[in-house]
Parts: sequence; structure tokens; C-alpha cells
Amino acid sequence: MIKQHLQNLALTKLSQTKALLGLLEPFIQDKASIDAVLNKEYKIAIVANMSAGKSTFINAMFADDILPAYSQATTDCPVYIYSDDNPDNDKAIIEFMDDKKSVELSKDEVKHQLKFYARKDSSELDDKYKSVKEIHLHWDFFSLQNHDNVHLKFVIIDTPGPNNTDEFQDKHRDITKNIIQEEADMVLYLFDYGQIDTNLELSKGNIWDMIKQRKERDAGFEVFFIVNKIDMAFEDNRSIKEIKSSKTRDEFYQRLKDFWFFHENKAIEKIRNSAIKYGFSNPNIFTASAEYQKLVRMKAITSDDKEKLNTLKTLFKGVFKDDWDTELIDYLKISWIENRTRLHLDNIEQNILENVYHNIEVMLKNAKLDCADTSNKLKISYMPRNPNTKHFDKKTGKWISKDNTI
Ligand SMILES: Nc1nc2c(ncn2[C@@H]2O[C@H](COP(=O)(O)OP(=O)(O)OP(=O)(O)O)[C@@H](O)[C@H]2O)c(=O)[nH]1
Ligand SMILES: [Mg+2]
Repeated sequence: MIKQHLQNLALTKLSQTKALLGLLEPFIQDKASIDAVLNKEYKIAIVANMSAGKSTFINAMFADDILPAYSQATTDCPVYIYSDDNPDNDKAIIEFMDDKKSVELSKDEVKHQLKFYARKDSSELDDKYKSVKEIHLHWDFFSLQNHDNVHLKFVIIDTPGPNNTDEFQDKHRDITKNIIQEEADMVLYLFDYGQIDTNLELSKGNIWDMIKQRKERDAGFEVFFIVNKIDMAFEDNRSIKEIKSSKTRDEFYQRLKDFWFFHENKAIEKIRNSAIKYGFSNPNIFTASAEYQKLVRMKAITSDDKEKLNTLKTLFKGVFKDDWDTELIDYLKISWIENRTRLHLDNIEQNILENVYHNIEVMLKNAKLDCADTSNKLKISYMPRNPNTKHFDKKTGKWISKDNTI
């Protein structure tokens, strides 16, 4: 009976499992290591060479222009992003490399000032924005959220592109290398569609090399490969002979449909071949247009951006007629990547819970479950104490008075 109950709980929700483990506390040893596993923050780093669109990709996840994104090397320090579903928690904490005291930005200040703190130092920048070591940003994502205490918590990390050729190149490379090799649990590796051929080769010290080394050490290390700026493939598709020679608008749209995703697929194949060569036997590869996804999601955009977006919408309407809007969302792909990331996180959480459940099962096989007798301590792993827990009432599904037993 108890066992069944444990099984149902342990295999459903991390938070319930934590509470349940509080109840079993008299039998638990090695609490710290169990707490560490159950309270772990899963770190997902967005990595790429400079200007591939990492910060834009995260802005698309925010549905807002929060991080600086420009056509030259921009991001200068790691930005750790913690997302929950409470907008009152939104703020940023800036830490410096020199002796400046850390700064806390309110929600409003984040919107206006974060861009200056996160970007590369330059002579135009006020001294107060310089020498930033790292930024901790608490901000709401559009769809992928940490729901308080329900799921495994995740942190997204924006990183600087390591291949710029200025005086910051060593700093940027070291930050990215350290994050890939020591910190991240998973990486989203972005490629700029327009630069794909120059970014396929593994060479000493480049991102492929960093990822390959990590993968060799840690076979389960997950990487999603993402070809960003996929909207740029339209130009390449337009130059396909059959499309170029269309005589009417209708014929043009029809041929565009016939050759749909032609150059996009070529880009995917190139990444697939490299990923396989560098140790990923079955790589997860996506395409995305972070810039357009951001514009589609933002509440207010400039008239120039509106025009840019309308041009893309007109093209989709011409090719897909009534289905244009679903096809457009599918093409931009970020929702899809967010869903796959959520699935991945759920799988990780499931693994942790199954591990915990296995340990509980072992304990139940060996122990008399008598909370009054704390002498019978067994070594099990992954079992923290929830200090607020009293007893779990299976009728109401709530933790209530001490007198109720399961
Ligand atoms: N066409 C197109 N442009 C994009 C897309 N995503 C980003 N960009 C543009 O690419 C440029 C670089 O974007 P960022 O987001 O700053 O790139 P980054 O990878 O963060 O660059 P660093 O911080 O310098 O490493 C900006 O001008 C963006 O507007 C996209 O999907 N399509
Ligand atoms: Mg950036």
C-alpha cells in the first residue's frame, strides 16, 4: 500500500517527492547529497560564434528586446537567466571584475540598462557599465518557465561568441570554454545560416573542439544543434533555376512550395555530417529564425520591423494560402525547440525520480517502516528532508496534521 503510494508519487512530481521524503526523514542518511540532486538547477548554455544570434534567440524566448543584440561582437559576459512565473521577481544582479560593488537593477531598470551592462566595453560606454564579470537575470520567458517547485529548475545562459578578433577574444573564448566544459548540463549550439560553411570544421580551441572534449568525458552530454537565421535561405531558394524562371506570381509561389526547405535541408545535412563526425551518432538538429520569432511574439515593434515581418507574411500567404500562419510558426521553430527542451528536462527529472524511487524501494525491502524507531537508519541516496512536511493525506492530496497516517 505504502509502496504503491510512493511509486505513484515518486514517478509524478518532483515537489511531491521532496515532501514525501520529508516524511521518511528518520530513515535518511546523507541528506546533503540527496538535497543537491533534487534541488539541482539544470544549466542550458546557448553557444555560438559571434553574431550567430544567441542573444536574439533568448530575446525571442522572452518575446522582448532585453539582451543587447547587434551585428558586431556584442555580449561580453555570461548572463544567467532564471525564469519563473511571477513577474514580481524580475530583476538583475550585476557582478564586476574590479572592486565595484554589485548592482541590483529593478524590473524597469533592466529594460533600459541591461543592454549597457551586458555589452562589450568601449570608449562610448560610461564607466559604471564596464568590467562586468557576470549577470544574474530574473525574467519571464514567453513559454518555457520554471513553475515554482513543480519541475526540475533550469537556468539559461547567454554566452559571448568566442571568435571575435579584437582584444576581448581570449576572454570570450575562456568564458565559453569554461561554461561548455565545466558548467553546462546541456548546450544549444547555434549556427548562422549565412556562415555555415566556415563553421563546420573542427579546429583546436573552436566550439566544436570544446563540445567534442566534453562529450568524450560525458557521453550523455546533450547538444541541440540549431541553424539560426534560416530566413536567409529564402534568397538562396529564390535563385533555384525553376523558381527564378517563374512567369507569374502564382507560378512563383507554387514552385517555391515545390522546392520548400531546399537550402534549409542542405544546411541541416551539413551540420548532421559534422556532428556525426565529431561524436554525435544521432544529432538533434533544428532550424530557427530568432529575429522573426521575436518580432512575431513582441507586443510592440517599430514600423520598419512591421514592414519586414509583413514581407515574410505575404510570402507565406502566397505559398500556403489559408494555412500560412501555422506554417509560419512552424518555420520559425522556436516554439518547437522550447517544447523539445521541456521534454528533455522532463526526461531528466523522470530519471532523477526513478533513481529516488529505486532507493526508496530498496529501503522498504530492508527496513521496518516505523517512524518512532530512528535507530534503523539505512544508507540510501537522493533523499532530502522537507522541513515543512507533516503527513500526506491521500484523500485530499495535501500534507496535513501529524495524526493522519498513510
Ligand atoms: N536575418 C536574421 N538576422 C538575425 C537572426 N537572429 C539574429 N539576427 C541578427 O544577427 C545579429 C547578431 O545577433 P546577436 O543576437 O547579437 O548575436 P550573438 O550570437 O548574441 O552575438 P555575440 O553576442 O556578439 O556573440 C543581429 O543584428 C541580429 O538582429 C535571424 O534569425 N535572422
Ligand atoms: Mg550576444
